[in-house]
Amino acid sequence: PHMENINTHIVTLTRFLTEEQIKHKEATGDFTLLCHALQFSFKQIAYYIRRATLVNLTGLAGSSNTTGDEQKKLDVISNDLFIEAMRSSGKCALLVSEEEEEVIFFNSSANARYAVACDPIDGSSNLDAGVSVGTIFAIHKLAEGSTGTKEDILKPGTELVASGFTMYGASAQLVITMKGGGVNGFTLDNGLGEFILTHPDMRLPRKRAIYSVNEGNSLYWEDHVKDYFSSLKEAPEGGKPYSARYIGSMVADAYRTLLYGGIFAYPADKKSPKGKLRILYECAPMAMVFENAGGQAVDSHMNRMLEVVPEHIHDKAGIFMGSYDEIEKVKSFHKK
Ligand code: AHM
Ligand code: MG
Repeated sequence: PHMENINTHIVTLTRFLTEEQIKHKEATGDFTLLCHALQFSFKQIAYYIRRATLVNLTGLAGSSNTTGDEQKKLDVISNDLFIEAMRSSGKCALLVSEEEEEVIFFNSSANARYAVACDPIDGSSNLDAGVSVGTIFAIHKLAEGSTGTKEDILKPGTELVASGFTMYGASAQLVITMKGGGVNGFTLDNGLGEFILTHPDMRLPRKRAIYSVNEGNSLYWEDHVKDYFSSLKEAPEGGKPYSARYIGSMVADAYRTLLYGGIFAYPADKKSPKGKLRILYECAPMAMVFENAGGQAVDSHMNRMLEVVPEHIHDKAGIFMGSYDEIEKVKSFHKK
């Protein structure tokens, strides 16, 4: 490129976090340091996913996680990388991971004031096919005076201080939102090794005729869920039915929905009355991102997803999230 066309006003994630910190006069810098540790784990995971086939990391690791799913080698590696990043940050008191049955307490971090929940690799059934997967994270602050207990993480999404995800696709995309703030998207520049602000203040379109759901489960759906999705396949006067898009990696389906609008759902059904996706590290952080981008997220009872309080760390919920108007439509079918 011509030298005069090179952008010299790049906003890196580092710069963005520093500027955010300055805006909050009471900030100690701990949150910023925690985010630096997070982004480093995303860079590492992105790096290993990209090299997976070359260095023989695809396939099963020969162990299974809490729910008996077979774990992939990359699931195990990413989990280890994430845990190590949180431990070494010194700012994380406890961690809940999809791959760990129990809460991990980092006792060595005396000044740690945060509790983190994560799904190190979401959508891992897609890994070996080279389809996009992602890491989801949710950050809570410890209660005043607490040195870190399970109660510090068993909180509704309304209490989250920040959440987001990184999608490992054609490039790694990091989306982050903070309490009371907007949603910002960063793209990893592999040459610079930095996340660059490429999608400032992301806003979900009010509506878009795209739906994303595993329709193979429709046999088990409640009638109002069936009726809602059937209605999308009818052509309105002079219009077209909705398009179906389902990747099977929530992070990738959610990222597309965030950009284009529409709906992503994983409803509770007669076979899985509590749904499939986990509240702490799948539903709540995504719901925060969607709400802060102008969309909505509800559970299968049409309760605001962010107000759902988990009893156990791996509790699940049905979820419908997407464009504001589309979720209103889902609610209207529930009432019928
Ligand atoms: P995982 O965390 O074990 O990868 O499972 C979560 C994934 C989501 O990314 C995705 O939305 C869903 O499971 C797909 O499930 P299904 O194959 O039942 O459609
Ligand atoms: Mg998952």
